[in-house]
Amino acid sequence: MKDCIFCKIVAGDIPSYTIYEDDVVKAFLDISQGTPGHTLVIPKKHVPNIFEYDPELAGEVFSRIPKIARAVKASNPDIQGMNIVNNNGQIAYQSVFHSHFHLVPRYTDHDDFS
Ligand code: DGP
Repeated sequence: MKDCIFCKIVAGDIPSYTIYEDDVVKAFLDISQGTPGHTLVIPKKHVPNIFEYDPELAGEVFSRIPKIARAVKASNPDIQGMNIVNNNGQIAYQSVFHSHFHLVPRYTDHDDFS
């Protein structure tokens, strides 16, 4: 979609640090690292928020998240856990209106995400 930052990342028009990519999703480091390794998982198809998913796309996207979460966790032995967060709507703190899931690694010594 024109003027969508994440569609531009999918198209390669804006650079990103890719963690994982296939035909359905792209995972890349969040520009604002809540904790080291903070990753966003997005559907390549433009979907504004969770309310707009059809069941097939939801299944395709959600089923990939555990594998990506494992890859992020495996990237650093200090990762103790992970928050997975999905904001929907401005009132819920969504700022980019292309659906995305935050994978926020948690560390005993980086417990400063807010
Ligand atoms: P949210 O507030 O849930 O909509 O989160 C949007 C996230 O997107 C926010 O943590 C920062 C991230 N972000 C915004 N623009 C860019 C960008 O151009 N590149 C990357 N990698 N992340 C971005």
